[in-house]
Amino acid sequence: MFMKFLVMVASVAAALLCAGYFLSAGTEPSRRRFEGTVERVIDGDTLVVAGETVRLALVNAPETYEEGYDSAAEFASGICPEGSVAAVDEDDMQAAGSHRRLVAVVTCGGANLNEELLKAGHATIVEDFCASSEFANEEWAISYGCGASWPSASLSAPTPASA
Ligand SMILES: [Ca+2]
Repeated sequence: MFMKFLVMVASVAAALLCAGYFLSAGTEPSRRRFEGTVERVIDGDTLVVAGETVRLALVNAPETYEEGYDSAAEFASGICPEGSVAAVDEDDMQAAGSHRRLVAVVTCGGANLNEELLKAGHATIVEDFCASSEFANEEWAISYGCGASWPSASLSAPTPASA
């Protein structure tokens, strides 16, 4: 539990540093919503859309070295095949990203990839992020573990001031 807390504190610090870096570099900090071509599916919860590495919000699929990686990546490729068009909705409450990846919900052909991964059992919800996600109050997030008790957009998540 304490380790979890430390990790959380470290991530928040990293996120703030990241946000500061982008703001001071004068880079456009927000790409709230865009559509683009799926260039590569890295694993079940990470893909490259229009040159942006996108980490799916609230869900966690097995990493490349973990069991279940193949099937999760394959499943994600089925929903969002390389070359297809994906709609990316950045998580406004995690606009600082995660390890240089944009955190978002990705929709392909009308299917919410985040939700479909959970539904198919290829990913689990990351409850620690329920308190800091724009999507925590969406039905799929609630039904897979975020619960109905999170107040929307009211918590002190580290978002750039320009939001
Ligand atoms: Ca958004």
